[in-house]
Amino acid sequence: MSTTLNEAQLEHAAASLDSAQLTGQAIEQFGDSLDLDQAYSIQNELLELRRNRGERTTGRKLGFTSEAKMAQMGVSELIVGFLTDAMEISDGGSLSLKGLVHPRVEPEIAFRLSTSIGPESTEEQFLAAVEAVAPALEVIDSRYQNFRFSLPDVVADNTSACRYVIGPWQPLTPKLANRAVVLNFDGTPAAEGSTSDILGDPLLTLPRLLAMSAKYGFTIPAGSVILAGAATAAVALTPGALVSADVEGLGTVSLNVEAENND
Ligand code: OOG
Ligand code: MG
Repeated sequence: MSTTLNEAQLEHAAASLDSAQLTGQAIEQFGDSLDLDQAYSIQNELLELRRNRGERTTGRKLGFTSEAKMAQMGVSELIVGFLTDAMEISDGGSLSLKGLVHPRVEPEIAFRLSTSIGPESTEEQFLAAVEAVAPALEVIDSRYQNFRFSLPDVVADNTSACRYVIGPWQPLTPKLANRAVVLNFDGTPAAEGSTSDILGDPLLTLPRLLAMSAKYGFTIPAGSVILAGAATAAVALTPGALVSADVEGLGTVSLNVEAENND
């Protein structure tokens, strides 16, 4: 059983994760001292710290919605984190590796909401609120040493959220399953999967997110982006790489990793 952390300890945990995120200095895992509810409280506290610095919430992200990801990280429960405007990179934009710990990239599907969704919404309302879909890239960067964590650890660390890139938005097509997903580094496939690897169909992530919103009491405002989780395992970023993800029928999204310089 975990020992319960008091309010001051939860705030201290959030402050260490926040500073690890700002400095790129990894911290030690919390391990058994955290339970899942406390981990989500720490995540909320992290969001507060970022809001106090002027960041704006732009959406939510799901994690561990594919076997490939669960197997890679040894974690098997769906998790949710937040996205802010400071994490967003425009399609074809560039990413500096400075200040990051050990970033990896993964190919995802993004949804955009036309109306607000919350604990009292129905699944039908949620589906009807999805106005657009896009291929996406997520850059994850665990603030823990060696990119290792327990389920509460990774939840507290805002599910390793670091940056995200959204490709061309298009109206939601009813058939999103069974589309090939390829993650390329300099035009060469580095990971391959299918949209069906995301819970069988990326749209099936929505009822799961709705359940999380009810459990943890958050709403997802109109205009929000939702990342449905990676279709493949994540791949370590390398300086100078041109990274892209192709999703069959949805198009391509890309990101330029800046070359290292010594200044
Ligand atoms: C946690 C984040 C998982 C996904 O798409 O499954 C995630 C991690 O792997 O560090 O974002
Ligand atoms: Mg992800």
